[in-house]
Order: sequence, then C-alpha cells, then structure tokens
Amino acid sequence: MKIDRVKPYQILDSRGNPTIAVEITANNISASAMVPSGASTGKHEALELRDGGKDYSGKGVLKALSNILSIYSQLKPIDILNQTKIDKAMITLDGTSNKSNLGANAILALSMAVARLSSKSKNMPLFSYLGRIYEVKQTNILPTPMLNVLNGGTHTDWQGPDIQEFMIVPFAAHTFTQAIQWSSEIYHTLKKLLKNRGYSTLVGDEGGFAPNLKTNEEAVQLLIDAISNAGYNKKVGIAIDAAASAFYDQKENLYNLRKENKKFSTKEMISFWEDMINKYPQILSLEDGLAEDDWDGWVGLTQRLGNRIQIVGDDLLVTNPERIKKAIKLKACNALLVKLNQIGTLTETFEAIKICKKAGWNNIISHRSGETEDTFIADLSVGTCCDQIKTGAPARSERVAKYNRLLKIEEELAEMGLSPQYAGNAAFSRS
Ligand code: 2PG
Ligand code: MG
Repeated sequence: MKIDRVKPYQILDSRGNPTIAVEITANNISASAMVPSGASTGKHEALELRDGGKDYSGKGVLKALSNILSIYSQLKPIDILNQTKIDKAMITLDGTSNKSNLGANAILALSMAVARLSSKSKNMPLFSYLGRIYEVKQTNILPTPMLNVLNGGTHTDWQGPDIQEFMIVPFAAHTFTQAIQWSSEIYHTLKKLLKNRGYSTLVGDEGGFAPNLKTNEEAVQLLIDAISNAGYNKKVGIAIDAAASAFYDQKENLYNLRKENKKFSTKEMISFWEDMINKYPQILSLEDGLAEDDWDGWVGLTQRLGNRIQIVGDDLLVTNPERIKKAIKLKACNALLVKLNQIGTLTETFEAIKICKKAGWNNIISHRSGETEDTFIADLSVGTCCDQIKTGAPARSERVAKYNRLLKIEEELAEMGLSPQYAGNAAFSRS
C-alpha cells in the first residue's frame, strides 16, 4: 500500500490558532489527521514549527505544510503498513534532536495519518490496529478519565487559580459510560454551585469553569462539594495539574502563587502539596507540582508523596524517552503524561509508554489545550492499554469528541464480543 497523494491543510484549533490537517490517500482509500497545540508548553518539547511574520500573528503553519510535501517527495514510495520505518525515516530526514528542521507538527501529522490509513486499509478500528502495532494482546480496556472541570493558569489568562487544572476522576464507576454520566452530572452541579456563590460560570480553554477564586484551595473545596452534592462521595476522586513551570520565577528561584500572595521555595512548595494532600485525601494524582528543571525538587516530592498519590511528569518529561529514563533512574516521579506532539511520532510515543510500563509507572494519554475534532488519542489510550486519559471537561466539542469516541469504542468492543472493561480504580495501582 503506497501513498499516492498527500494533501496538507492549514486549519484552526480550538483557540482559533492555525494548525495542521493532512489527508493522505493510497489505493483510493483516504485518511486524515489533525495536530493539537499546547499553551503551557514545556521548554524541552519537540519544536512546533510556526511561520513568524505578520499573518496570524506569526502562528501560521504554511512552512510546516510545505515540509509535509517535501517529506513525501523525498521518502516516496511510502508503504503505509510499516509505521516504525516511516517514523524513523522522518526522524533521520529531520536530523535534529528536537525536530526543529521539519517541525514536530509536520512530522506528527503524517505519522498519525499513516496509522489511520493503515487501520482503514486493514478494515480494523483504529484502536485495534494501534494495539497490533504496539504489540499488546488485549485492547478491551477503557481508560479512567480525568476531566478538567475547573481551569486556571495560562488556560484562563490568569483570571482563574494559579493551578492550571482541577480534574474529577470517576474511578468507582462500573463502565466508561457510567463514568461519563457521573462526570457530566458533577460538572453541572459545579456550575450551579458557582452561580450560587456569585462566581462566573464562563469557561477556560479546556471547557472547565474559570472563576476568579480567592485561593487555589477554594477550587479543591468546590470540587469536593460538587462531587458530594451530585451524590458521588468516595466514588470520584480529584487530580491536579499545577503546571508549575508557568508560575515558577526563574530569576528568584521561587514559585509565585498570586492567589495566595506567596512565593515559595521548592521545599515550601513540596510542603504546600503535602498539606493539601493531608487535608484532602480525595486527591489521587498530582501533575507538574514543580517546574520542568527542578530535578532535585521532583526527587524530594516523590520521596515525600510518591507512595500516597500518583506523581505525574508532563513538562518534566515531555514524552521524551531520554528524559523519562533519567526520571526513572532518579525516581523523580511515578507516572507519565503522554502527548504525541511533545515528541512528534507515534513510534517514539510507543517507546516512551513502554519504558514507563516496564518501570511500573502509570501512563496517562493526554490532549493539548489547543485541540481539534480529531479523536486519535481516544483510540491510542485503548490501543496501548494505558488505563488513564485526560482530555478536558465534559463540555465543548473538541473535548467531548474524545469522550464520545470512547463511548462508541465501549459499544464496539461489546459488539465484537471483546467484553469491554473499565479501568476504574485499577488504573492507579502501581507495580
Ligand atoms: C497540560 C496540557 C493539557 P497544554 O499542561 O497538561 O491539559 O496543557 O496543552 O497547554 O500544555
Ligand atoms: Mg500538564
């Protein structure tokens, strides 16, 4: 199956910024893919190529589109059924460690589209095909979702809390369908609560509410009240993504929590988390609690809290096998946030997940704050047996598209006789 047509497009993401879509065709079968884009981008991520200049305030991706065409013309004929070979050829063609030559967005668009076209050509659902090339035996596990119902940080232009994401985790549901029902009910209960307390119910970039709260802790309290008012006490937990690199002041070497009117050293920041976790046992996961290069701090944080909650590296690890290996060696965290566009190919993403699984870490497949209607990550979470996914609030089309795809996969699995299983609480057990 050789690709005989490649058509890249410049489209808009959920924030109204340009991003890439590509459609590829082989033997009259076509498939497409769209690339997301972050806001709290880690500085060690692979490069997202932007045009610069005046149009779209420099955010255009026309150079990346022409790089897609040039990759095709240099690598053709491209046999779509060998994902690893295609991804490796693109990595070699780029020739840099962070894909700054061709752009990780250009490379990823092709990498995803190739997988989707292959699955179509084999008449397999995407999750089954990904499972085959990732080499797992089972692809019948639906991930436990982390739904970001209260937004802060850069995703609200700092109108909301300093902490970027307050998520609900319906771990005790019996099915994915039930997990989504509970989450939607809690989301609407939270909306009522905010209204009653005189807060705005406008939403941030990931569909969660973005109220101008007085403290960060108030957000946790609001989630606990919403969970309990909706009737899901002890059945739904809380996950936090602090995105601490965004409020870390490098000059002062301090964490600046505007809402608390406090500047914390690394040690104090760790104590802040410890106090919060002591006070709110509902918190079961903490992502980017410290900044992306505060390695010693991360080791201390994991020593202190790693046996009680999941410590997730996002900006710290950037889905990069080399940084992950370092973190495993140092015991700097115990879970990976998986983002395709941080590394730029499906093959390297598989490698990152495999390394973590081998180390007994958890993996959480993740969206970006700038998203599209592409639902690739829903299939990826099932195909790689990743047990957890975070993809925003149960609201806004680009977020619910992924949850809706998983609802459909749950049905499809049953129809295929593969007895779907919801990961639930087991997603948080570590070996
Ligand atoms: C994160 C992500 C997604 P962004 O920090 O985990 O929620 O945000 O895409 O802006 O990096
Ligand atoms: Mg994050």
